[in-house]
Amino acid sequence: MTPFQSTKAVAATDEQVKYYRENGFVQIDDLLSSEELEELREYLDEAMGAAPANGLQTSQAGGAYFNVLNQRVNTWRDHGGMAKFVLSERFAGLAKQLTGASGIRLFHDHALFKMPHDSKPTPWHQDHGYWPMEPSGALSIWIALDDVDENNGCMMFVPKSQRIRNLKNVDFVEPHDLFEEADGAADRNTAVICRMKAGSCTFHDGFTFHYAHANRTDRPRRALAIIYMPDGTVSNGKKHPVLPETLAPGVKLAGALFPRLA
Ligand SMILES: O=C(O)CCC(=O)C(=O)O
Repeated sequence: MTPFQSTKAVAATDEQVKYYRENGFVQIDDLLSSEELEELREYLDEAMGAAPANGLQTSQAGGAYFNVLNQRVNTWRDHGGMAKFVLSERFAGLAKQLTGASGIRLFHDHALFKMPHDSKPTPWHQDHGYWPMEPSGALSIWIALDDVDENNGCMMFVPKSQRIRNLKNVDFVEPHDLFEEADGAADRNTAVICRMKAGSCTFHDGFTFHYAHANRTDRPRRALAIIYMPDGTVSNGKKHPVLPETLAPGVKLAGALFPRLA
């Protein structure tokens, strides 16, 4: 493995920071150099091609969820090459800069493949309700490993929807209408489509409404998402598959599985 070199997006611009804080998401082009992109694609394909050991395959071929996402959680715990990227201080540093947090920890990574043939969109949802943590502030980086647009599953975000709280978690297979539930607080017509070249990324807040189109091509759409949380984030007492045991409310999410990265 070679160390990161000839990287492009090392720091967000002031405009990107401002945009993220106002709108709850931001697109950052050219995160990866072409060498890094090639390397990450190789590791991710290797990780997805092997059975998980410490990671978790959370959808199975043939199942309805798999048509939305072929998802592998915590690839970093099974593949050293994935660990190199998932634990990257550079990526976490961008999350720190965007949020203004004093430190950033890893919550988990997930490989998100949208498989061809009978692909379904990822329905409009917020992430935070699935996470066993408080307070808010956690966010995801979503790195495109393929060029993405509406034909193969690019992401869309609703600006300023990160302010909306207390909505139900969306079932990815039988989704309810989040906009209807939000009762006028968010407008789907304001959604921003993030078409990107492979190696570019978006960051989104855990409360930002987002959606990804179905994959109508004949190749998988490959993405790596990494969920970061501000240092000091604690358990809210909920269960979660990446927790070895359910933690009492108030216990800090820290230690070997949730390292401080920036
Ligand atoms: O990759 C997708 O289709 C959806 C990703 C997503 O919802 C997320 O990263 O929070």
